[in-house]
Amino acid sequence: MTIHCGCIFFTTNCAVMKLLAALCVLLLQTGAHGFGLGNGKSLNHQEITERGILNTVVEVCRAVALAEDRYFLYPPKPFNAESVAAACGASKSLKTFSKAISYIQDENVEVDHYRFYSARHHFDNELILEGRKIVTEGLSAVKASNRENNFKAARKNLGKILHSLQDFYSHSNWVELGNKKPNPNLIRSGTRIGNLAAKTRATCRNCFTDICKDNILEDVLRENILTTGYFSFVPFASKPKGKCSHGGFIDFTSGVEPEGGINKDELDSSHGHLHFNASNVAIAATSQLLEDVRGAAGDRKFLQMMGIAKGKPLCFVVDTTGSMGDDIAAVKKVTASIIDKRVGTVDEPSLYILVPFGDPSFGPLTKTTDPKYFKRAINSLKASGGGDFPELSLTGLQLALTSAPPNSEIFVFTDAPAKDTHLRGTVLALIERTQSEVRFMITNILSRSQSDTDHQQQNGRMSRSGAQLYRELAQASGGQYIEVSKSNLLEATTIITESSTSFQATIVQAARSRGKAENVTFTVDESVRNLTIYITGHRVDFTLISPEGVTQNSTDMTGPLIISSQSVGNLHALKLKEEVGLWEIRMVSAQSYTLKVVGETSIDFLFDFMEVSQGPFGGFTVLENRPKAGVNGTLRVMLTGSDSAKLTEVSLVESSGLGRVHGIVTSLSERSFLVQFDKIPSAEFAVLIMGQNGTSSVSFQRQSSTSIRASSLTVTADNTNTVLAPGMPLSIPFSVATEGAGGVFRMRATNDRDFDLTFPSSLVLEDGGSANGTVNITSPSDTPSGTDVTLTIEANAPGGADTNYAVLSFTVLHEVTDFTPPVCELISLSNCTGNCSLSMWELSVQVTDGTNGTGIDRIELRQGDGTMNISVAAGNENMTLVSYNASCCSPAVELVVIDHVGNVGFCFYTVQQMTEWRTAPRPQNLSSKVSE
Ligand SMILES: *[C@@H]1O[C@H](CO)[C@@H](O)[C@H](O)[C@H]1NC(C)=O
Ligand SMILES: *[C@@H]1O[C@H](CO)[C@@H](O)[C@H](O)[C@H]1NC(C)=O
Ligand SMILES: *[C@@H]1O[C@H](CO)[C@@H](O)[C@H](O)[C@H]1NC(C)=O
Ligand SMILES: *[C@@H]1O[C@H](CO)[C@@H](O)[C@H](O)[C@H]1NC(C)=O
Ligand SMILES: *[C@@H]1O[C@H](CO)[C@@H](O)[C@H](O)[C@H]1NC(C)=O
Ligand SMILES: *[C@@H]1O[C@H](CO)[C@@H](O)[C@H](O)[C@H]1NC(C)=O
Ligand SMILES: [Ca+2]
Ligand SMILES: [Ca+2]
Repeated sequence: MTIHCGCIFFTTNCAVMKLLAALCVLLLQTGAHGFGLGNGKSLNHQEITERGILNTVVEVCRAVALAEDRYFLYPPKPFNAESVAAACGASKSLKTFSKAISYIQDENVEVDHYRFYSARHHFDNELILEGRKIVTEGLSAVKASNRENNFKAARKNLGKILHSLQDFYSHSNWVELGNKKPNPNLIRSGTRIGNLAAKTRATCRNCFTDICKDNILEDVLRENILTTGYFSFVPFASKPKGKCSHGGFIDFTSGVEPEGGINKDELDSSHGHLHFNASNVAIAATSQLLEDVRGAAGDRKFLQMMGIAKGKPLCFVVDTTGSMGDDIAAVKKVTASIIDKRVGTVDEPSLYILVPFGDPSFGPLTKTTDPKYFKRAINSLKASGGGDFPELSLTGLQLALTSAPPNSEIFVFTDAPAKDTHLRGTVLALIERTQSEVRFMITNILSRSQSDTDHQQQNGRMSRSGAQLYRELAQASGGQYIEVSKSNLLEATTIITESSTSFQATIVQAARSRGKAENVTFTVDESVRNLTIYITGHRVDFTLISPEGVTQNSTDMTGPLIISSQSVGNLHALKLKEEVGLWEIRMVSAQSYTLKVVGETSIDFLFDFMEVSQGPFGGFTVLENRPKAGVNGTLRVMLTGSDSAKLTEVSLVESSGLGRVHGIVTSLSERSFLVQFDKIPSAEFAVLIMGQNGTSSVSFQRQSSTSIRASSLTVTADNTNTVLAPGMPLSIPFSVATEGAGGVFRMRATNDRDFDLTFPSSLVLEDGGSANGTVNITSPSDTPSGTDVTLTIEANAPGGADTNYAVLSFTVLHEVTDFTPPVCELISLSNCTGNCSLSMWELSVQVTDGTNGTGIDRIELRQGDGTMNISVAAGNENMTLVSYNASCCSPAVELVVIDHVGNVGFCFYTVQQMTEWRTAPRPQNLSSKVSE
């Protein structure tokens, strides 16, 4: 159905409706149907999700600390992302943790925007089994994604299913039935959820007040019958006879007898008196589902999915064509050196990704958390082939950008220009989406080997346009284009990786394609450590002026302001004195250069452009592609790393340095702010924020390292279906609209897995018009479950100057038929007698996954510090034998048994303590002690 003006109510209600819509806009993401749209006190989906996540993460970190015999502060106070990250010993991953939480929250809230009318997504209309199907299918997808280290896909599905799960507790009568705990069978297929009300069973009586206390029929409560409200946004909607409604004036069924409702979305909902009961159970249910995901993934992977890890992921994209022989040797050295330096430290990479590329081949991708395995993968790279001079570097980079978590650091090692330049737009789109930083390490500058077959390249050097493309991509990502000789590769990479930690924030950056004189100022606040300036370019001169007015210029690198400096190739790194206040750097260069000032600090920010929601209530949702150029726009900014930080100023700074637009900041919550701009620049820009931490005398300044482009095109694609069945085509409808001139728009769809795609090569649009198309994607039928694929649909305006895109990701999922966890059967259990520290106990258990099960994948120890041995039963490979022995002082053990699709079972055993005959302690007698 379509809604024209919002005035679908009787005229008297229209004002209320408008008021509500305005309120929704103010409150950003409405959650109008389901927990949300609070009056400031009710809990909404975001808060429920965050609390559930924090609870579970704390439990996991505590277990990890316990296992490693580390002290753990419990519970962390105040209970928020900062304190939890700190308690987990992962303060450095605060930004990725915050980002993971916010992404899961956004995906959760999206369900209200895109699935507003789908009753089963909200456990309405007694679609309890259908609702559960959404939860359990999504849960299987989450587990499959984690298994393949595809954490972003896991988060996406997690957000979606948490919405439905949480809605159950608001929209059903679970709480009214007196339940204080979540229903564990909502996350388990094939189990009994409860006594579901028959379609003909009446469940409610009339209630004519805003808050309904006793409208659920007594016999329903007495017989423990489970029901939910009916909901419809369509005027004159009906519902089956005698059934409860959702309630509230947005629900048209609540005016149908029996009138009233039972939802607990907010404090002033029909059953608002039970709002906190419902939201507390919803928090517990969120944790319960996360516990299940944790069991399937294992603690380390679970924390990684939540963005809690040690250092940043390390991602290498390596050219393996013939000419790269020596370079690959250097890359091997670089990798080994970085890994050896970081393993065991707080900066140990959380994930290693390797993408080799050649021509015409590329891949396979290696993604692992095991440094030894990664080293082996790198060491097995061999340089060969490649044919002509250019290679498939963008194909390799595309795969890296889609496989690496957002905000990763990616290094591209090559000595040749890109052959696949048609991927330029796609790669730019992915850089903007992932905000990953790409550094090009280009090694052909001095000489090229004899294997080149292409002699058109002048002196075997990369042509100007080849270098220009890499430079453009590096700059868009906030990374660098670095030219070095093979012998300096290690040194250059080390300079960058040494000073780059996940705690690093960008204070200011600039890139100038033509040399000119320019003065750049930036503010350094008290929280910044290891202040560093990176400059790339040849023959760049500058003068630095410190807040105290001390000057130093580049002819003398040993002056008062520069603690140390390193130069290799076109890269210069300067470590500055940590002086708080306004700095200035006066740049003088005859050629292009980039400037980037970074520091280690916890205070940083996340941002997203927002668009007006397509849901019935307006409000905003996160924009997944380029914002509209030249018109007003909205940005959401979230501050991380300090409770007392406030955002004071936000501007969009054109990358050319020529223009700047200031926004109007309004506060949404303590940490998050909405910024309105009159006009989004048409040229590439970055986001620059200023803020104030506590009572500090200086402001803090941060700049986005990624550059953003706006567009007069919009590309929207249906992203409701995120699961791809192997071998089955999936159709994705999309539409392209333009604010500008019409014509023939070139279309391109690409994916990072080489899956089959069909799509229209062009669409014809009128001036200011729109057109629709469909992309079909098919994965090979042998694609492993959990594989993710990223699809980019790109539209180019006539002339090629303006481009926009939609980026969609899918998880390949085989149909899951095994819903039961493995089971344990006790074979033997010994006793404990006597002094516990002198005796041991033993346990022997057999574990099976049933005849139709997928089999045992892992068995882990959750409690108990004894020794576990696992073996396959002789003559029966479907049976696993576990033997466990421990000191009698550690009398309990919990085994976690996981099958191949992530069903998790727990087996708990305690040893029997026979009566204990301890030697009585000797009486402490002062005189006897003295006499001794
Ligand atoms: C960063 O600064 C700290 C002291 O604040 C120092 O210990 C550390 O070595 C520095 N890191 C680097 C990479 O220089
Ligand atoms: C930079 O500042 C100096 C000193 O104020 C001034 O002389 C110079 O013209 C400025 N340069 C630019 C490009 O604005
Ligand atoms: C740098 O300092 C030297 C010596 O003080 C001076 O001769 C030179 O002009 C300065 N250069 C710039 C660009 O300020
Ligand atoms: C943005 O512009 C549109 C069209 O001019 C207008 O309807 C809308 O209210 C504006 N939004 C804001 C937040 O100013
Ligand atoms: C921010 O300010 C608060 C209060 O003044 C202070 O306790 C905190 O250390 C500051 N944070 C940082 C990262 O400097
Ligand atoms: C594109 O599809 C949408 C929804 O399916 C429809 O409303 C719209 O009219 C279509 N637009 C064109 C230009 O066909
Ligand atoms: Ca080639
Ligand atoms: Ca099973």
